[in-house]
Amino acid sequence: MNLLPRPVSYVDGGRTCEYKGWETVLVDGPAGGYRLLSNDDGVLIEAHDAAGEMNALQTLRQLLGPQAFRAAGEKPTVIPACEIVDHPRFPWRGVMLDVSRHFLPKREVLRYVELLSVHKLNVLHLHLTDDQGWRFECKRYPKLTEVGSWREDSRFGDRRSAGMAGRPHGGFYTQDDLREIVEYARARHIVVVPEIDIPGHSQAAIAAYPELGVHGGGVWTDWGVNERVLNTEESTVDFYRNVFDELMDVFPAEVIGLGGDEAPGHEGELVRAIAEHIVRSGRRPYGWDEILESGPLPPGTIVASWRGVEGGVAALREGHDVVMCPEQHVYLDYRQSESPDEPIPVGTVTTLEDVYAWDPVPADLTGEEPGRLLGAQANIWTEHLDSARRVDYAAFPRLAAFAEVMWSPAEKDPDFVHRLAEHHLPRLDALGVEYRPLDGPLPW
Ligand code: TNX
Repeated sequence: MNLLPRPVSYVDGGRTCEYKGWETVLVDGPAGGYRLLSNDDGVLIEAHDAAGEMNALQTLRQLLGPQAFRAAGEKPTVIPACEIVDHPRFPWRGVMLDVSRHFLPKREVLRYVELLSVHKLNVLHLHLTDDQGWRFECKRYPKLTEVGSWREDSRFGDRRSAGMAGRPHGGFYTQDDLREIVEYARARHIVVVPEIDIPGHSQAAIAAYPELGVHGGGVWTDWGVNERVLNTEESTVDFYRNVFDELMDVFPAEVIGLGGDEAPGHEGELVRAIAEHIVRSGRRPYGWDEILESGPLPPGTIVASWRGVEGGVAALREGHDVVMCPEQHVYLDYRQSESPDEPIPVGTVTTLEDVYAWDPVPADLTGEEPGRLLGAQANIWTEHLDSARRVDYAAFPRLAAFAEVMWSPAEKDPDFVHRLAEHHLPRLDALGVEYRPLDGPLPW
């Protein structure tokens, strides 16, 4: 069987048919699911909803073979006779892209949207601001991008690119760019969840508007936890209400990220005030697990559990919905082996097998808690990934393993790596993804 993510059931007809196109009908069933029947009459997709049809079409591409993933060239002419019954295990199958530490041009973000779709992932969390760069065009406060989107590039964890430090680095997305990304994703049933990080990781905003900060300073050129956080003046709260209003105008997502991570000594008022503002606007605030320490959060707040799963379990106990993204398992910026040749040797070793072995549901959940666990997301932080090539290298093939964990039943497939090598890597080759080879690092 050559599918990835693995379906609920696959019945191999043991022969191939001529490929003559497909038709879709809607039938009831679990959200995002479908049944695909391929025989001499053609391909019939029974989709449970529009997202289910999209998922079925991605499976159809897989059945047609790697050639179906090329932008042009001969069209596949045969398809296996089979019956597939399929639906996702989790509703939130996400990837966070940090486009702040290193800016990713719009065309690359669009390419990632397509890659998410290929892997049946359905949430793109865009980390739009941080200490090192502000990437969201804000019409009311133009200095956020005029000043906050440029810096001298920072030191890398990668010894081979150490000499690149000091060059100018920057960029931002216009609101039109972001609307285009949202629409491109929507057409693939992918939700773009934007994040503006407060009250820490805000040095780029403070560089543009020093009155926002506890201290001044320029766009940061180092990495890590920055103690120069936002102040809690009423004028700062007003400023961010206005920024989030523009953000919510551009992004129709129900869920709006406000960050909340790594803000030493911060009292939590700003997080609560903005969370309440997001709720008053009819949306749901989404923050990293430190927001649990910000005092009572409005109902509907969603917590991203990154410092392990404990924060997520605590949030579930408090009645919040949770997305798991523990750094020990799904930080795709972390290095992929112990090899001294690994080009991006940061974090703790997180192999392809480690990602695949992870189960997002902690064993000790009770009552309604499992139902509030929306799913998980893999986080791609880009301090040390300064180009799309490097993002590809860090993301793949681990993101394929993550996609399988998000979609398929909890039981692990002992044949996973072999199946990936034989059937999935040729698709990534056809798509031009510069993944890390299974047998070791590229000689970068
Ligand atoms: C922690 S995870 C951070 C990020 C860094 C990342 C590096 C989180 C919410 N905060 O600011 O980029 O570690 O892996």
